[in-house]
Amino acid sequence: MKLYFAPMTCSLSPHIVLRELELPFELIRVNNQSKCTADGRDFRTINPKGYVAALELDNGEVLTEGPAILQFLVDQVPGNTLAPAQGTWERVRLQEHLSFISSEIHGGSAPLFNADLPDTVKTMFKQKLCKRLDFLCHQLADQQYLMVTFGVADAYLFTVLQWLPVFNINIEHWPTLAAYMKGIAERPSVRSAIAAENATQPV
Ligand SMILES: N[C@@H](CCC(=O)N[C@@H](CS)C(=O)NCC(=O)O)C(=O)O
Repeated sequence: MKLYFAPMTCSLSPHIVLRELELPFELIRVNNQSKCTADGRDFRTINPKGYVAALELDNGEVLTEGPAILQFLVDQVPGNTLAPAQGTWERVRLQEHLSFISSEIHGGSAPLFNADLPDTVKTMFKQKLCKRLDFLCHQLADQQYLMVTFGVADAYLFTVLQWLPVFNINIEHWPTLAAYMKGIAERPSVRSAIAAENATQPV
């Protein structure tokens, strides 16, 4: 498998999960501005949507969209603890978490990266995002992870919450979330994924 990624983006979550599952994979860096890949191709010929993450399977199929990639990966390794089994109620709960992270946190953060957006508009997006952080803080108040054990939803949430400093949102206002992030940052899979991404050459 090949994971097309860009550092500090949402592609970190499937990268963490590939390492958690100890699946063999190749990392291919993408320049999100020029759309060039590290091996000299136009990324849009691989993913016409033009954004990471994209997972290329050994049979040539390309899968996009974080929640789909994460669930595909966990289903490659039967019996792992990163996601409940397909067809169970707990799996539906996982999908609820992934949808929330995707639309409310990931999607809710995207406009804040837009340098052209006026500060007044950014403030509105920030206020909405902070409400979602309040909710997450409440949800994680008496549990270490979103589900029973560390899983794909945590890899995704960790990835998108890493962007908060870029928006000048101080996670210390939500001590539960700050502790959650600190714990996940110490996982070997997370440390090695971030180190591997940082070790790649800019495209
Ligand atoms: N719906 C997609 C969104 C992916 C996405 O937002 N990717 C960003 C990085 S976090 C990106 O590559 N943006 C570059 C672009 O849109 O041109 C998913 O969930 O995977």
